[in-house]
Amino acid sequence: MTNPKRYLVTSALPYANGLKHVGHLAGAYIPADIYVRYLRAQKRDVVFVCGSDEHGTAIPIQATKEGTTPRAIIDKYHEAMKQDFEDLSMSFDIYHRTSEPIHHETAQEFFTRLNDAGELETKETEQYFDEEAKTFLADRYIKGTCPNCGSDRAFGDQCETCGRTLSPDELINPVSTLSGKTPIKKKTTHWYLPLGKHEQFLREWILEQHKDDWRATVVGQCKSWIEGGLQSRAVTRDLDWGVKVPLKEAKGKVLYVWFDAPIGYISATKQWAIDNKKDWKPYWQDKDTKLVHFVGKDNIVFHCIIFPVMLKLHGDILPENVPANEFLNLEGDKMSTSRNWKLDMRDYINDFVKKENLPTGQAGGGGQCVDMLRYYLTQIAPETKDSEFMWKGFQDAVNSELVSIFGNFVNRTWVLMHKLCGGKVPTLHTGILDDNDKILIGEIENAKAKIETLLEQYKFREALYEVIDLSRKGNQYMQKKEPWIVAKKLAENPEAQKSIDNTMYLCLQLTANLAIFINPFLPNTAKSMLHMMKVVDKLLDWENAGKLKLLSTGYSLREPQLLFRKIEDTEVNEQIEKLKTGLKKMEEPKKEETKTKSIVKPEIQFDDFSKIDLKVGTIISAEKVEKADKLLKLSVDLGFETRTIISGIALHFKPEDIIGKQVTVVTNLAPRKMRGIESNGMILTAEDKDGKLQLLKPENLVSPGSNVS
Ligand code: B3M
Ligand code: ZN
Repeated sequence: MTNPKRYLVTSALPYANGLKHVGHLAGAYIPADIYVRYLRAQKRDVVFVCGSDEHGTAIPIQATKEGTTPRAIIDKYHEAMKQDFEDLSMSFDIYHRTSEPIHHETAQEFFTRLNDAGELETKETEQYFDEEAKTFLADRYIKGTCPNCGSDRAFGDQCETCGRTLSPDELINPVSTLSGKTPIKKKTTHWYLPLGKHEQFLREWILEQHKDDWRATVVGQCKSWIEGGLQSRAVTRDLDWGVKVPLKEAKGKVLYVWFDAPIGYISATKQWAIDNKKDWKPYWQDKDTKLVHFVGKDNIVFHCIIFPVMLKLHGDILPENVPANEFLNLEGDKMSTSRNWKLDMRDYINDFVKKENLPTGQAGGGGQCVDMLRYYLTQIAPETKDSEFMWKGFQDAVNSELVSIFGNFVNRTWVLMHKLCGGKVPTLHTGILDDNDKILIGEIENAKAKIETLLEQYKFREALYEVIDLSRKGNQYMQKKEPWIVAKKLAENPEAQKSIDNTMYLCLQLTANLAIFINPFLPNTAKSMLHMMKVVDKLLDWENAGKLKLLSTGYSLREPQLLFRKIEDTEVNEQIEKLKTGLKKMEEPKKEETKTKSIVKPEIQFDDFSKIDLKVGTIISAEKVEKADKLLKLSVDLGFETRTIISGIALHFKPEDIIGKQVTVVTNLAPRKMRGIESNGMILTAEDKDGKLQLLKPENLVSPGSNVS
């Protein structure tokens, strides 16, 4: 669909059950934001919607974990996520929430229309019921063993270990997470969306119509779903948290979260329209609207199969594309909230963005850190396969690309323009353009088409590469022209100023172009550049790209400001350390467990024990060992002989206090030299919880040499 009348762009609605990490950001948010900012620069009619997904079992489960109510959970995380997105320059036209009444009404109307038209089926089935909690158990409330990998961390909908999608019936040894009891089966009625009926439509629409313009990974997933046989999907649940099923006979039932959540895009559009005095309908009903869903790969089936079937039945438009991303790993391992192996958006904001002295919106400042992250996440975007966030990679991307290539070009241009052209845009002397000038002009003019094509194809990392490459060409051009060397000959040849003027003129126009190109990706950087150029936002209009007269001759420009700072080794090392400590913290409780288990040493046989010879002895002398704080040299009378024993008890007993005391001695321990003295045996002590030692001795005096057994 080229040149549609309007665009509706969506980013997956994150569950309001916890903070989101940079993997989410890279998957469904930054690419959407780049696309939308590009469309806005093109003056397209575009609405960008997102919001919190506040239903589903994830919410009450988190509430139980935090000892609070589902309502408190969604309020807390909705605000937190909204703030995080704002702090990272996400430009949603609306960030809505599915707990709003307008959403409940919209979702109920949707259900009613499908049900009234006979497009849903009802089925009575047996489902797991917790007799103690007196409730049916939806997906996540049942735990058990995975039939696929044998892990005991499988839930009724998915195995956390191998990722396999499951149904509660497939779980081995199912247990209710509410009561810990084995659930019973009980009859219940639910409403189903019969996907099988729509197989032909899905085949034609995805596997034929969109086989070339959708990402191969997306088409591939859809194909295996379709080919695996499309089952009817229950769209209702026995749960008391969610959008109530609008039917009298469905008391105690809510819409399945995956039925209501995507309708959240529609209710968000409605709310946006109310707020902006617009009509929402064309955005969902007019065929000339291009609908694009940005999601992570785990959401593909819902956005490419289930929701489109719902939209078709409801009479709405279908998505033109679902550019889903694969997963982003972190430092060689899968990002995981439960294992605390992740980088939360909030942590990055606190550790980088908020630490800058200058406010966001000024060159440098917090905005540069926002853009650094946006840059790296786009540069490594998992568009075609899983990719990897490495802190050293982040540092490298910032220091050797943003600072050394892009930032360096802009800075050099500004410094030289002030030095060699009096702080003003010089004249372009067209008559004396040389080959280098002409090549650069060609590059600037061609960049627009190249970058545009890539953006239209959702190839954001390649598009960004082209932008950086253009600044790299700027550096190479400057290096070839060496205006600072030419300037040295000005005294003998005043005409040389013309060549300097041309060089600086082209570098300045290139900078203006770079601002336009970088704007969708790094909006804060583009703002800083506008400030240095002393021009208004209008310059960033996409139609200006490729032009060579963006800054007029004679116009005076501001002083240079550094666009980016370097990322130091210490910052990177701190983050890696933090990641490892976070992981340790999560693993510590486990260690505690093993500690309790290891109170008792591994089992031995009686034979092992009987090898040890234990006797009672009497300490007849005790003295400190020179230069050894902890050691006492003891003489112990064992009846049949007197032994010298070195014992590490000097911090607990004064020599004079233990003379005459009886102790238990291991008499057949191999002799050992300590501080030059041979020790012939070991005395036994008992250590209290607080670390205090006591000598282990018989209740009453016995004759030295008595056996202990
Ligand atoms: N909340 C799942 C997720 O966050 C879900 C997306 C809804 S999009 C309509 O991955
Ligand atoms: Zn498994």
